[in-house]
Amino acid sequence: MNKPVPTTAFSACPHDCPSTCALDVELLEDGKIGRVRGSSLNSYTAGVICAKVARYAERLYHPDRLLKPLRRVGQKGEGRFEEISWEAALDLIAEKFLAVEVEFGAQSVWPYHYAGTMGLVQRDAIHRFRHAKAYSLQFDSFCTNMAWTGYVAGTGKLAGPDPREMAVSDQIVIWGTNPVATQVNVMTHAIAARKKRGAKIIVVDVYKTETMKQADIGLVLKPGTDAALACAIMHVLFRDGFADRDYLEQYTDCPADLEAHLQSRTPEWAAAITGLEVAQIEEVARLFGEVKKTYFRLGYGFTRSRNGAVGMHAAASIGAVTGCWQYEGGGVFHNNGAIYELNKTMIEAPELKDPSVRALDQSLIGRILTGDDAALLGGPEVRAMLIQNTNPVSVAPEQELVKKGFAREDLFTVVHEQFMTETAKMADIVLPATQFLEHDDIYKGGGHQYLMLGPKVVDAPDGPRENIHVINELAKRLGAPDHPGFEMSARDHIDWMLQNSGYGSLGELEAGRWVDLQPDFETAHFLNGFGHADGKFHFRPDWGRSAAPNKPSGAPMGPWTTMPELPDQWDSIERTDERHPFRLVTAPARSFLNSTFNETESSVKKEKRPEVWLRSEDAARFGIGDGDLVKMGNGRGVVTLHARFYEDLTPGTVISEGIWPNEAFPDGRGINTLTGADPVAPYGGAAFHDTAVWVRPAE
Ligand SMILES: Nc1nc2c(c(=O)[nH]1)N[C@H]1C(S)=C(S)[C@@H](COP(=O)(O)OP(=O)(O)OC[C@H]3O[C@@H](n4cnc5c(=O)[nH]c(N)nc54)[C@H](O)[C@@H]3O)O[C@H]1N2
Ligand SMILES: Nc1nc2c(c(=O)[nH]1)N[C@H]1C(S)=C(S)[C@@H](COP(=O)(O)OP(=O)(O)OC[C@H]3O[C@@H](n4cnc5c(=O)[nH]c(N)nc54)[C@H](O)[C@@H]3O)O[C@H]1N2
Ligand code: SF4
Ligand SMILES: [Mo]
Repeated sequence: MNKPVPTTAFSACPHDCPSTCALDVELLEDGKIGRVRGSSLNSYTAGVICAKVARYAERLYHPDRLLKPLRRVGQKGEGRFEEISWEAALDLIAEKFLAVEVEFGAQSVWPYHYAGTMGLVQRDAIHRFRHAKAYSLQFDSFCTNMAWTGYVAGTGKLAGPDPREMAVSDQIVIWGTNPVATQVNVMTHAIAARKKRGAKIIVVDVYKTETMKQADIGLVLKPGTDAALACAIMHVLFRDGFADRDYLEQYTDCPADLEAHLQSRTPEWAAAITGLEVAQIEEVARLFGEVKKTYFRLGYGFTRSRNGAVGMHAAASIGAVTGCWQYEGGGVFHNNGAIYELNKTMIEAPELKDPSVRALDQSLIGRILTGDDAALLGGPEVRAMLIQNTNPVSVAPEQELVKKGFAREDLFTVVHEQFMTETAKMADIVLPATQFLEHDDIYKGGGHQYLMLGPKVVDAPDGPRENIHVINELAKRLGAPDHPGFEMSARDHIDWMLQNSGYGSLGELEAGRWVDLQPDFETAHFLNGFGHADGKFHFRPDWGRSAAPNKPSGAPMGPWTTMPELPDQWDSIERTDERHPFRLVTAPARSFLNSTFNETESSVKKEKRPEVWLRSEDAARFGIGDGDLVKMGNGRGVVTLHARFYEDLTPGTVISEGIWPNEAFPDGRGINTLTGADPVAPYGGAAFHDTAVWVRPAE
């Protein structure tokens, strides 16, 4: 008998990752999925995806998947629930939300979401819901603020040279990102350029990551000192005649001021700040000057500091000094957010938005739920929440406050989830959610230029429902004003958005799988001018005003008036002192994606256990041995975890990879116990990699 040939369906990866891979999903005879592969037809995915998504069947058919709506019967957080029907769950939620609205006002309800799915329909429909009911808004601050603000401060636009041009680069600089773990396709293209053209790969990070292990040159610096490195590099470029003066004259705002300012920012000055050798700084500066086709791939990691926006702007400025932007395979890229220009009004219903409604800061959730008046922006306490696509009781900073807040008996919490996360455990009602292969959606790539369809590939088991089902059903029960968006399916929404954005129709996208929205060469390289009104790259940014791509009105303003005028080391990071001699970086784990996949056995096996990595000399000073159980703490709290000796970092730096559940730590306190939620300059964001701590033996 012939073996049946498995068929293949296509989709797109929904996870919060700049790669947004095009997927080929093997369909087995029994209707289940088999292997998931990267599409080789897609020129960015180029046939490669990460291991965790390749084995997605493990997550889709996980025995712990949520399948039924649940109602809490035990104490808050105790984890005792009983099954109820969808009807009963939705009715109960509506009843509670209406009661809160009547007693405390609509803004006491806070729909809370993030990017567990990046699908534009399933992720962003919650905005239509909040606007329709005038519930509190959310200010997104977990992830992109400092990075986007810093980049746009220079370029005026969140876009850049085609990421596929890395293939024709002579040198690729991977700065403050660990693509082997966090966006694997950057490595595909960088390694291809090395094989084909001998391109050099240069990596800048605070420890020797898996990415740095593959680099020709690796620079390990102290956390939060990237601007010092960038300034010294630019100093050498001007000093040694590598600055492209014609380019500077035509394309930048104040090259003479910058050159004068950098006179004192010598490699010796930067070496003292960064912990690098003078010779290392001189070497890369010369390479950046000599190799015109240099492609800078700037990540998020180095911006998760209190001076992160300044660091990003300084690193991006290097490209404007060398003029590498002019060449194919050259330029500075961070994210392509601005190229899509999608009409999302049917999904989000911005016309229903009341501009007087407050935008609560997502990172300040701990302070908000514990009644901090400043964090509540002077408004009413939060009494009810609907949470989709995020797991704050693991990922949000100031965890002690987050846990305390969710334990409040007078807070009614609804969590729509795929798994019993630590947040779901704190809920009053848990609703089971579909996974991406079980619903339709559309995705845009941050790290590339494709708009991609992710159609439903398999039926969900009986029970889980998609995000828009919950949104639409609740809107009905809550008496939300009529809006056609509440009547539409995900496919209707995708079709409407495509047609109203000038990108064809759903039918066309189904045939083509994706649309390549790469702007032409001149536009992408800013050869027709940068995104600012004067068409120039700005060395002197207008911090906090034009340089604020996702700033909602009413968002908190940080101390932007004290930010440096020109690229410079800004001394605003959390300082070490006698009691807190170390600086902690909470870097990503390769087999987790934020807190996702920490429910899959294979990922947990790979990551083993929560650890803190530190140099043996540093450990010895405190009587810590390799593998010892240690305590790590600061004013925000104390965690217990195992120490591991790791020599490839600067003295005084410690690394803890991955967002493990709080419960994975011996004392039940996870890594975000230690991180701060204070909004950073110029107008907010969480400094996850900028934390002063002490470390000592557990006993
Ligand atoms: N496997 C995996 N993939 C992921 C994620 C994950 O958790 N795991 N998270 C996803 C999400 S939400 C995002 S936003 C992206 C983020 O992906 P990235 O842009 O890669 O950013 P981070 O993951 O925050 O950190 C990347 C690197 O920055 C380094 N770093 C930290 N501080 C500094 C510094 O001061 N200077 C320099 N030069 N480097 C520094 C860290 O050591 C780390 O190696 O990745 C996505 N992909
Ligand atoms: N210490 C430390 N903390 C960090 C970071 C760090 O580097 N260090 N990084 C920060 C960053 S950059 C980010 S972006 C945040 C991310 O943090 P989160 O936004 O919480 O992201 P995930 O942990 O991936 O959780 C997403 C959740 O959404 C659920 N989900 C996925 N798809 C769907 C769906 O279709 N419907 C519903 N209802 N649920 C779905 C998943 O099951 C998962 O539990 O974490 C931040 N926290
Ligand atoms: S690399 Fe990122 S986008 Fe690609 S499959 Fe993995 S998680 Fe998804
Ligand atoms: Mo993120």
